[in-house]
Amino acid sequence: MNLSKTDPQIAKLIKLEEKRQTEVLEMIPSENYASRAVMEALGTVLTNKYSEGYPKKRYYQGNKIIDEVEILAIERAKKLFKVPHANVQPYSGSPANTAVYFALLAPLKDKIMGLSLAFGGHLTHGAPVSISGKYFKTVPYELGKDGWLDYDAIEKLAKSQKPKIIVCGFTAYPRKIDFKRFGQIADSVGAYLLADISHITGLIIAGVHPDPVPYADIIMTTTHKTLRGPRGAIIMVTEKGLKKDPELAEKIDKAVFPGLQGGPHDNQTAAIAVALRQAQGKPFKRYGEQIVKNSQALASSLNGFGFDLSGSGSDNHLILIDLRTKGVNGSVAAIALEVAGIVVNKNGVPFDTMPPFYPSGIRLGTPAITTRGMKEKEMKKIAKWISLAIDEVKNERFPTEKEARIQFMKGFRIRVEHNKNLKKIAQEVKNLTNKFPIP
Ligand code: DSN
Repeated sequence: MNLSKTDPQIAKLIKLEEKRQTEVLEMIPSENYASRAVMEALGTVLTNKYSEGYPKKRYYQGNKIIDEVEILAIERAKKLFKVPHANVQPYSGSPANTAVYFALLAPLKDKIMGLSLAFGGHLTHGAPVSISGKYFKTVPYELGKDGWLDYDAIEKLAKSQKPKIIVCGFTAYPRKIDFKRFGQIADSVGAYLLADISHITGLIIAGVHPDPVPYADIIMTTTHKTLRGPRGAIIMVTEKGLKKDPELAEKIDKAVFPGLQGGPHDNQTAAIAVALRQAQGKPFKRYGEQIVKNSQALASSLNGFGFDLSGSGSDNHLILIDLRTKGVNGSVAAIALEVAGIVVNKNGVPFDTMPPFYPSGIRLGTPAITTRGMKEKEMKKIAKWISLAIDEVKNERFPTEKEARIQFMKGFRIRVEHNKNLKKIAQEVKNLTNKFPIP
């Protein structure tokens, strides 16, 4: 029986979410629209199978076909990224990074050096609240005053702290990463370099962002961001990594299974294989190029409206707006924009003095709207709407006390949902998104 008959409540919610995704501008930089082919592979009988182990070395029978699926995914990843080893089983990015640490670090002894969460690193790059920060020693680095990576400071810190893993690759950094310099720093202190390219993987494949493969030892990417696949992740080992540690691939595989996970999600593996195939060739290259063009066009228009952009702009898929100069809190702005049909996320900015739940900025990006075919012309319109929407809430006085903030946000949400000007923008957004159907 189909879903709408078996479970009308869930079926209805899915339909509503589909409508929401269609009508708004999805501008959270880690989000995208997976293709129909990817979703088709996800919703198949492959979800029924258990296949602990790796191709041709399984603990369960009946895996001949699953082996072929996983081998295809592995081979496509190796070919696309030009690496000698790929593990396609991690359930998502956080388990994948955790598996790398589990493979290589002694708990409570060895150090992970990653960009601080407050400066655009990920939770799993050593944040104290995450398993990466609780089970391992951590050495956080920060950005320079200009919002850019400060390689001299990173080198100095690495030399004094001697981490075993250095992580580069970020969730809220709008500029290119000098993987070569990171590789030199890691080599100089005998550390592994883990490049977490989750956000920018599509840009690397498209050739519009530097390639970490010659410089990193291990590369981790999620598969659902600029790669446009299903939720999931891939851990790759480079030639360089194998030279540094000939057992690196084996250690990573063992850490994923049986170290951290049980059976891989075979439907997810098949969908990853589909996404990797779709990322080969010219159309995907053009997609990556357009993401960056859109991001830069948007950044330049936002600059024109007086927004203060962290790192002074963007050369990837994302923009981090520091709203302190506008006197608007990030959580307030994010809600106002949502009412206006523009979906972004509140985000800390470098040297933020506000807590993560009420940060001073918003993060937005172009991967999903570029998938819909929008170009520079549309970015100008979007920048204008963002500016108008934030102007609507610029006189909201944000309380300093925690309790008062909770109360304020409740009232604010109700007020803002009735704001006529925001609703007018949402209608204009709907008119625009109508012209750019989700492929
Ligand atoms: N949650 C992702 C992001 O939004 O950047 C990272 O895992």
